[in-house]
Amino acid sequence: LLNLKAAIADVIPKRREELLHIKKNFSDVKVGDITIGSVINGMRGNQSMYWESTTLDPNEGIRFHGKTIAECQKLLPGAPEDNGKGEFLPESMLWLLMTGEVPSEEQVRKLTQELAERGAKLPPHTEKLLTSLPRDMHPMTQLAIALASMNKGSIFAEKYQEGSIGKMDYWEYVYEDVLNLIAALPKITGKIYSNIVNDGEPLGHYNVEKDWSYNIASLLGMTVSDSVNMHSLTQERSNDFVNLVRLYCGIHVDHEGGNVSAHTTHLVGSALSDPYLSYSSGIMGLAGPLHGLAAQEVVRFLVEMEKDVDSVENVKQVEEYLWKVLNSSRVIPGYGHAVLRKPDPRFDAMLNFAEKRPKEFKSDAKVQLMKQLSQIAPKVLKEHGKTKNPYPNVDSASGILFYHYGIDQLLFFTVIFGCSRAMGPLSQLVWDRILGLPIERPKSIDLNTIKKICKI
Ligand code: NMX
Ligand code: MLT
Repeated sequence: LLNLKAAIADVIPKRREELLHIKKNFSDVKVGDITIGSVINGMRGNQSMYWESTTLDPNEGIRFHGKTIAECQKLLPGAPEDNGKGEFLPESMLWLLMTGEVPSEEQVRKLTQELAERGAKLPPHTEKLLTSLPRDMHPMTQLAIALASMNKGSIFAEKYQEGSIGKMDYWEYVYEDVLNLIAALPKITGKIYSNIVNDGEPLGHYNVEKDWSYNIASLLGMTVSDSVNMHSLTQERSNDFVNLVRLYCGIHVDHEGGNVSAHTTHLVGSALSDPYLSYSSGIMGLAGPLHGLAAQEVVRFLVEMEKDVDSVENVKQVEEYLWKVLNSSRVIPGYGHAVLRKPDPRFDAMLNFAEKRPKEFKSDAKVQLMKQLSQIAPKVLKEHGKTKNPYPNVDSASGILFYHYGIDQLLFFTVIFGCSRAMGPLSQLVWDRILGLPIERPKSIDLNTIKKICKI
């Protein structure tokens, strides 16, 4: 089956049957105990969400339908022009997330083409709205606004209003919205970036023959053939940048269901808000500094720190800098995690991208500082004694690699995170509707109830 929707339809009967069987026969089986600690501490460790495609192991990191990042790098198809030497395409990951199967080259080529065609034209009102926004409005706010505005064209919302579709068919229309939303992200991202750096004028062309990440890169002004190319890139550097986008967007897609952006998308979607409204809400969560905005905060942090230390090698100065931050009750961005207890394998994958290109990155002091920090900060955080995970998380390495190539708008980086994150939570949204999951509505308890339970 070459078409993604048909491939999903193919696996639906079995999955629906499995879940129905579990619901009928095992609904009373206990998953675990909920403690008062969990109730008042962000529901940590509380296994109470169903999530299809990704699970997070505290020590080994993320798995995509059971596959590690390294396995995905081995198995998932890349772009044809890279002849197996580049990064896998986020479209390949999207196929895996949606179907549970590793796609063939041919399936991925079709999906790439479908997304490129669907994304060729932004709705005119969204384009106009983005043009009208203040140039200094935060890029994540611009992204959330653009996505929410696309609800005007939601096929699911329209069909639901008409009352013409049954519950078991909702997914088909949600799927259409989801693909249209993901397809629109390169143009939205390019427009937001050009709002900041080029007074809204395009920095590149959208190329319908190319893949989703290539078009993000082009519209950021970063490809030789399709961009205004304000960074005077060579073909080799331009190819590397496109592969950086592919890698970044391929591995940031999802981090199981409980992270703020995924959980929010799922929660809002459970009220049958359409995918545009649901993911716009997810983006607003991603825009928080303890979540995706850390991608921006890390770059700001590295840029500032580099001004303050004499050299990257000066460990003592770096340590002092970190203590200054901690002693002023701020967090070290890019470190710590609510679930992970080891260095994030996504951090390793990003760092590895730089390590494989020593000629490019060895002389970049900020990139070297990022690497050096991953050795020094865990020691300082352990001594500080508060954080349960003193190691680098996903945001530690990513933004500074984009910065290296000339994407130097300090507030922008989380928008690229937002492009990637669409794929996981929105695949889940399709499955939420396939499986007919209900509105999400946990029970809260007040202080008196807590006291009663604790017999205080
Ligand atoms: N720097 C300083 N203190 C920290 C850090 C850090 N990087 N990480 C955790 N702590 C503190 C935390 O603030 C808390 O302090 P207090 O008891 O005074 O409230 C204490 O350590 C215990 O927190 P944890 O249980 O280890 O972490 P939690 O699960 O609450 O939060 C994060 C997880 C990721 C929000 C937290 O580690 C953090 O704020 N990190 C820095 C921001 C960041 O990098 N976020 C990006 C996460 C990845 N993403 O993209 O979403
Ligand atoms: C993510 O990718 O969503 C972050 O690592 C945060 C999380 O998993 O909670």
